[in-house]
Amino acid sequence: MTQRFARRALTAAIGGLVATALVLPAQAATEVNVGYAIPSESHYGEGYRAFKETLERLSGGEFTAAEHPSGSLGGERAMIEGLQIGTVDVVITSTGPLGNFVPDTYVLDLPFLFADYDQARCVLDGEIGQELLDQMGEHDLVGLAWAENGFRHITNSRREITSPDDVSGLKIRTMENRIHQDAFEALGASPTPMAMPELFTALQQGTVDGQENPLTVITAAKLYEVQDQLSLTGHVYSPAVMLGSPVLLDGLSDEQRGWFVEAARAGAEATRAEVSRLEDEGVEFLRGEGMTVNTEVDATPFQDAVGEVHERFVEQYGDAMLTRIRNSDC
Ligand code: EAX
Repeated sequence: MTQRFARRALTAAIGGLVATALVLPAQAATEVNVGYAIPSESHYGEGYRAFKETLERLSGGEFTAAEHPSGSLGGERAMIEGLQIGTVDVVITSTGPLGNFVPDTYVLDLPFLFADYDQARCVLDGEIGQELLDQMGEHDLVGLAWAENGFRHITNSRREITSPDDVSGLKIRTMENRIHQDAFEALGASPTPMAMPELFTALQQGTVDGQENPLTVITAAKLYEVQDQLSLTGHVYSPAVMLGSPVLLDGLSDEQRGWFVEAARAGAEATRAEVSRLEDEGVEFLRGEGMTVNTEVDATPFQDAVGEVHERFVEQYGDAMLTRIRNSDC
C-alpha cells in the first residue's frame, strides 16, 4: 500500500511540475532605466546604445535597457540621488555634481590636471580609476565604468575670449561643482551653478552670458544656436562615469553584476570613440553652424590664474591622490 501510494504521489507531483512548466511564461525580462542629461544624438547616446546591446546580449534577454535622455529623469545631481534611493537604475553622467556625493572624485575636476586624452584615459583605466569606482560603494552608488565627456571649452555671446581678462565680468554657468565655481571666480567671472536641463533656456534668455562644455555637449545640446563665440581653453578634462543603483545591483548574482560591468565598459568605450570623433570634426561643424571659434588660445595665463584653486583643493582635501596622479607613469 505504502509503496504504491508513494509512487502515485511522486507521479502526480512530477505531472504537476511538468504542467506548471508548460504554463509559466519564460521569466519576464527586467527593464533597466538608463538616464542622462543630454539628447540621444550624443556621445552619451552612443554609450547608452552600446550598454543596451551588450547587457541584452550577455544576459540572454534577462535584462533589457530603456533610454531616458535629455534630463527626462532630472539633472545629473538629481539622477545620482535617484540611484541612491533606487528610482533610477543606471546613469551616464559627468563628474560635475559627483564630488558632492563622492568627495574623492573632486580631484578629477581640477583645472589643467590632465595634459591630454591619453593621459586621462590611462589614469582612469588604471588602479587609481578602479579605486575611485570602488569607493562609490561607500556612498550608496555602484561605480561601473569610467566613460568620457571631453575637454571643456568656454562659449559666450558677449565677446571673443583669448585671455583671462576676457572672461572677467562674464556670468558663466558652471556645473554644480565647487572646484569649477572657484576656478571661474579666480578668472574674475560670476559663476552660476546650474543643472544641464536648464542651460539652453538660460543662455537663450541671457540669464547667463556663457558656459563651458566639451565640443560633444556644445554640439549635442545645440548650444551653437544660442552662443556665438567658442574659445578652445581646454581648461578641464571632464570625465564621465557610468553609475548603477545599489538597490538594483546589490540583489543580483556576481554573474549578473558582471554583465552590467561589461556592458558599462562597452558603453564607456563608445563615449570615448564619439569624443574622439568630435575632437576631429567638431570645430568645423560648429563653424558651419555660425560660431566663431578661437583655436589658438594660450592656456598658460589661464593655468596661472587658476593656480590658487589647486592650492585651496590641497588645503581642503589633501594632496595624496593629486600626487599619485601627477606621479603616475601615464
Ligand atoms: O554630462 O552639465 C554639464 O555641463 C555636463 O557636461 C553635461 O551634462 C554632460
